[in-house]
Amino acid sequence: EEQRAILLESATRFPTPEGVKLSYGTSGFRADASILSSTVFRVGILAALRSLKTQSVIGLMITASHNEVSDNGIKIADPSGGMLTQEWEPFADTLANAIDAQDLVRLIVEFAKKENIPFGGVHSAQVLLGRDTRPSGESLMEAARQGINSIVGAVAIDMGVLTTPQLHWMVRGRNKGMKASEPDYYEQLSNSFGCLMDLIPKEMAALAMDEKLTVDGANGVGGEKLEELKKLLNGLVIQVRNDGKEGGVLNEGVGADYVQKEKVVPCSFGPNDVGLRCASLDGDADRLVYFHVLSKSNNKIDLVDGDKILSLFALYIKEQLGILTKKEDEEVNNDYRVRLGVVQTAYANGASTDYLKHLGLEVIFTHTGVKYLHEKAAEYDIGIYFEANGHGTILFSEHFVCWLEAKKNELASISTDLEMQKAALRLLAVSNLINQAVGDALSGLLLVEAILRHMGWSIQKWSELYQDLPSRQLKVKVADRTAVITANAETVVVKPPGLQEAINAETAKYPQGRSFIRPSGTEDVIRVYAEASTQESADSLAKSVAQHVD
Ligand code: 16G
Ligand code: ZN
Repeated sequence: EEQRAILLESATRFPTPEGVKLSYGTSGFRADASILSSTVFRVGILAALRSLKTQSVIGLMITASHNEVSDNGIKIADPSGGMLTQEWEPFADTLANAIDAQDLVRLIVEFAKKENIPFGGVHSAQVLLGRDTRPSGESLMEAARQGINSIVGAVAIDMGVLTTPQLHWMVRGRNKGMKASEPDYYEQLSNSFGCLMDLIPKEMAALAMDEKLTVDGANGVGGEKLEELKKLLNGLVIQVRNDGKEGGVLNEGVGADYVQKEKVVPCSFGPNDVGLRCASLDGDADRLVYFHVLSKSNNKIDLVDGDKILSLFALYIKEQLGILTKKEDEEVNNDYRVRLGVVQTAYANGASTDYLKHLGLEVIFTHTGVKYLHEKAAEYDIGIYFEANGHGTILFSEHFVCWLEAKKNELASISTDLEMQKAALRLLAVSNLINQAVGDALSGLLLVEAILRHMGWSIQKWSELYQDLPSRQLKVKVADRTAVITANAETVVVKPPGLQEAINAETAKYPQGRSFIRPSGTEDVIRVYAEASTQESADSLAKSVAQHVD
């Protein structure tokens, strides 16, 4: 009863704006920041309930990633550090759209009963809060805090401005009983990066490599955090541009989303940067792409996207696994077959998929959206996933990490094979470096840098791993995007009838043609993707497929 009264009192302070209907999409709730406080307040309540239910630390991140600065959003990190369980998403929708305070309280009580959530302060709940650099973040943080505090026994812990992956990392770490403060994050990343650098083969270490990396911080949180991190790094010189301190606007003409979609240089990069190795982060630093400027005469770039980062990682991991599990070493027991899986979406460039399959890797496709890729990758000993847009990571199963530890010790005591020992140490260092909770531009960047050094490669050389097939993306506004239903990881349309046949007929006209359509998870549109041997064909294929959608 006391709980009910507190909820009712605080909920009346956060009325919902008229005529707004929000849904917890692939990346939580997102909208213009001015209409979000009631939603954020309610998600605060939900996070506290989630913490009570799981008896674990839960995370709340206030960000709208690569969206414009006037937008904001909120998403929940589950105890594992991953996304909120899909089972709770419908309830998030229900809560966000409750019409008034009474309705809200009724729904909460109902849900708590159904989910057996222990109310009444017997148990405690903990919610970690983080936000990106958006100006609206501070007041939304307060709304979230009030939501959390309206659940008896729940505590909000404000971690301030963070990247999305830092917050997820902290939630995962705390629930594992590890040290998981922001300094701990920098320490773990820089230490494991240092390990990888120390393990670089002598002949490569001797090569004169360009130590300098120039990073576009999207005028967001990533730039300032990278400034912190770089103080702890040896052997890598990082220059951050678009750090948000020189008056640039978040995500405006800058950032990974812009660079990947427009394939041009971001602001404050230009003709003088020809040949530099450059990277771009998105607004909350969970996406990473690389690029280099092609010529002094225009602003075109050679984009090294998520698919190529994935390919670089896959190549390196496969190489290290190969060394570690080679058959000749009789003394070492190799009874364990390591399962390595690579996860992509339909947006992955066809050339990357060919390349990965050519390496002999198992490539799996899932729906677009991090939670789907992550879930799939977690089925492997080592699961590498990336979206073409630059979001991805490498997951190591707990079982495999234990095996690696044991292997390392076994090798140190009996084997004279130094190479095998090094391979084990490298894989362990990668598992510590790369964020196990969610895709993380900062940890991804350090791994890319270490691998390039290991291979002795320039960004040009890396980019030449394979040649991207020309592609085109279009979107078609439709009355009802739910009318399109797809199957096979969004590669085949099953509804409306006849549409897939029409797409097949168009695609067949082009050499190396491939095309698919899918309803967007974040906008009211149908997205069209086409790929073919020339840019003209890709454009024309996308256009004719789009006409069938209309
Ligand atoms: C969200 C997803 C991203 C996906 C994109 C597709 C997360 C954290 N983010 O931003 O992975 O690529 O949606 O958008 O899951 P779309 O459905 O509008 O094409
Ligand atoms: Zn993002």
